[in-house]
Amino acid sequence: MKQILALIAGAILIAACGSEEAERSADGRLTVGFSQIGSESGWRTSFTQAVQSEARNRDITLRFSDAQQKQENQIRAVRSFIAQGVDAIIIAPVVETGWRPVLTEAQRAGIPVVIIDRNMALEDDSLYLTRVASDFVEEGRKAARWLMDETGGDCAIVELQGTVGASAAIDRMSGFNEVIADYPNARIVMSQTADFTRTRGKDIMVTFLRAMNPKDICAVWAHNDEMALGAIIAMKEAGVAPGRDILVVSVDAVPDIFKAMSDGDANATVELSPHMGGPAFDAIEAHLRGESVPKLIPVNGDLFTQETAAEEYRRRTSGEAR
Ligand code: GZL
Repeated sequence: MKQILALIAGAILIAACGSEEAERSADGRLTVGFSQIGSESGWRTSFTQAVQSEARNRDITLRFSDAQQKQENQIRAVRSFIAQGVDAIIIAPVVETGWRPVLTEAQRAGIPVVIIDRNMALEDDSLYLTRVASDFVEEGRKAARWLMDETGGDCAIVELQGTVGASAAIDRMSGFNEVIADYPNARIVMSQTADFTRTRGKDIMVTFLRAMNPKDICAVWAHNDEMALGAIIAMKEAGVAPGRDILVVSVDAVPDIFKAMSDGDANATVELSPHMGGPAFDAIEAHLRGESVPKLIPVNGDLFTQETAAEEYRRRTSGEAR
């Protein structure tokens, strides 16, 4: 009798597991784990919302993790997604290095990984399906070209760097420096990380304004709008007119920088589209259909100046801008 009961229990258990597996595949919904860096900037918040909205539009089950800018939290999240048996993983890596072990675990589990936004320094590109991102070097070049045109190439620049080790910071700096190298009278006189945040951008700008006469500073180059907006607060508190006494150029094109530009407090920003979820989900779905996917799916952005700032602010705060 006991043996018969054990057999029946085993059959019920198998049926339950089988039905659960069947249930997920029957409803056909993809389950994707998304390891996001954090919410350190207005751009990142918009990016997160855009990915979540895109997942809802596609009926994709999105498992979301906010790492609060800590790599160990991202690695923990990816391991959790692997344990959950998600269909794919999307990761915006906070820094470039330290990813090979966990990507190898995902590869062994047969789970495709899409790198989105920032980059990883990987020798083995079989560890990820594709990367959806902007060309950060070109963003730095665009910012520098505008500043050199605006100043005739004669400019003492203070630089607010993004997160140390982040590809966005490394590459934007590289592109900017590449362009100003052609202008003998353009030079970066002070440079320090402000970790892509508004608070740190203000703090570091305060130290810059104390370290040298503000009249000797021609421009602030900030690796993102958030830090530029912090620098604007510091300049105003020091009695300096941002956008006029000291030019302000940055990257992201968040609504607040358009407001600052229309108020004359900032001068230029290079757009970084937050709409990278669509291309990422397209690549995952194509891969799962057995189609090949390119290793890089670029998103590009233009440089915006004060001339169109008021209209851009209206478009982007009215929900009109896609
Ligand atoms: C760039 C992205 C940067 C943004 C910042 O793709 O990683 O990180 O420019 C954000 O706003 O902090």
